[in-house]
Amino acid sequence: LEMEAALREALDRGDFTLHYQPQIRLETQRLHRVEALIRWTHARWGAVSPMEFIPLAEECGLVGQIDRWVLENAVAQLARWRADGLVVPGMAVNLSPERFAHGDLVEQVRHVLAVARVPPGDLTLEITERLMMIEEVSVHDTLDALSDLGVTLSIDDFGTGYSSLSYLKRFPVGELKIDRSFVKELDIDAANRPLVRAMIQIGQSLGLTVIAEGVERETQSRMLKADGCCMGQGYHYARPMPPDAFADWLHAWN
Ligand code: G
Ligand code: G
Ligand code: NA
Ligand code: MN
Repeated sequence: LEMEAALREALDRGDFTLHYQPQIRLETQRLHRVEALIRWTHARWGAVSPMEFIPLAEECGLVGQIDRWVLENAVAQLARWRADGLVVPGMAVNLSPERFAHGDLVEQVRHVLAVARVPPGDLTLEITERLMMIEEVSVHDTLDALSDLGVTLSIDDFGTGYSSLSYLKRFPVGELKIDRSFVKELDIDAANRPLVRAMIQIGQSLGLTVIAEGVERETQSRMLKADGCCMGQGYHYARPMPPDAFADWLHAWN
């Protein structure tokens, strides 16, 4: 309850910040896009992890406002970097399933992109398998409308959710993000590799982009590349960074 009040206050006061983590093309080692990740530092509690406060925000109905703030700020940041001459090909933003209960999501995405003059093709929305299991017409219609708008839909934490894969043929998904639990011990525990390979093949055969998250070592990135995975994200390339640090990182990376 105390944290709920603190979340409301943080929204009012603008206490959230965004960090940005690069997603890298394994073939060329070039930047593909960046993922925006929310950060919150509370005056007394210090840094509070989104793994703690996002579920709470979902429960108390605040996640819609938070995700809206993230979308606006991440897209504005992309436009600002570009105005500064940085080549940042795209931005990925996480959307909570609860966000889809609001009918205005599509209009909001369209509006935010138009205001910042960012093409829809440069925005990726990361959604979870949990959302795909909601059998509601409004959710299906929203996913279709977002896809029609031209944004890419990415399945975050792929492989950890529900076992049904049928949503992959029903929904306009463009990307699969292999969950980091599979990548974590890819080069340590041999049982992981067949699973990762199978996920890459599912993506490839459906014409989807496949990205592996949680890449921490060169050996993992080599295995992923050898198995046909086209993109990676993780501490091996860079940690999530504030905007200025990201700009410095990009200058050094290129
Ligand atoms: O970056 P980090 O490990 O702290 O993120 C923890 C979790 O919080 C991840 O599952 C991530 O998807 C989620 N998360 C981070 N930023 C956002 C956000 O802006 N909106 C939502 N809904 N989830 C986020
Ligand atoms: O659920 P989602 O995929 O959005 O979670 C992203 C989270 O993973 C973020 O909290 C981010 O800080 C974290 N993360 C990013 N790269 C790595 C990594 O290489 N190793 C670990 N352990 N966590 C990572
Ligand atoms: Na994500
Ligand atoms: Mn993930």
